[in-house]
Amino acid sequence: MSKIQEVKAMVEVGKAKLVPGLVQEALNEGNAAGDILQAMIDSMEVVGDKFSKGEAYVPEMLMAAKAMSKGVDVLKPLLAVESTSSLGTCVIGTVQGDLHDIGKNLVAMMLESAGFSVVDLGVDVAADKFVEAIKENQNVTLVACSGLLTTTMPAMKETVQTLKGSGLTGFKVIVGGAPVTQEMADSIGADGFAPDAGMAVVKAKELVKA
Ligand code: B1M
Repeated sequence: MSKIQEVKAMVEVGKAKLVPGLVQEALNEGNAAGDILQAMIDSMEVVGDKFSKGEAYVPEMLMAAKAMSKGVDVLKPLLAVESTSSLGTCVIGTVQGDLHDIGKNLVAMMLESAGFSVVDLGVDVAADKFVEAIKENQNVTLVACSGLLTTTMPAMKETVQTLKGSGLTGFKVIVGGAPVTQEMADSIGADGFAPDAGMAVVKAKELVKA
């Protein structure tokens, strides 16, 4: 089994203590950080499928998530190449009712490396908290909302509508997460959508420079 396959296998079974070392070994073998990240994302897909089939439960998902986070910590310095340009402040969070944060954390990390100052509100963030954060922080040019559950898509809609109705200006709203599509983003009035962390950076730059 290659090191990258070992990383994938150990994330799947939630071995948080083993994963960082294996990620480092995979890097030492010459694997690209992006490929290792993709292998871990694939693992989460496998765990999610098992959950859907009743072959895995919430604790297994949690352990896999913890293992992936530990692996991402090792990759962070390689994925995030510091930028000198300033694109303003990005307020980011996972919408109310939703506790998933791995994708949100990846997006936050990539936006920071692209030149945004990132204010991360965490998970289960109510619409009003996003508004407060815009008031409390200087030069907010972007608000980024993540959501992984179909059941929290109404909270995503409420967040975007609250932001748009707040009377505050000078920022764009980008949304993303597995159940989010371009059509959905358009229908709730978001300024942009991205399917993954890499595209979130491309879209975010486009939005704030427009
Ligand atoms: Co949950 N969960 N979970 N879970 N979980 C999913 C999402 C699920 C698809 C699993 C499944 O059934 N196959 C399913 C949702 C079904 C649905 O709504 N359609 C599900 C469910 C049902 C649940 C619970 C309801 C289970 C229960 O309690 N019965 C519960 C809900 C809790 C809550 O939030 N209120 C729950 C709980 C959990 C844990 C807490 C145990 C854990 C999360 C831990 C954590 O995040 N710290 C967990 C996990 C780990 C998963 C899976 C297995 C993996 C998610 C993940 O981290 N993926 C997931 C299955 C899956 O995704 N296939 C599942 C890796 C991550 C890199 O991808 O977050 O999609 P992702 O981010 C991507 C893109 O979506 C995008 O970029 C990233 C990639 O570059 N992206 C953005 C994300 N945010 C973006 C924002 C942007 C742009 C792009 O702009 C702002």
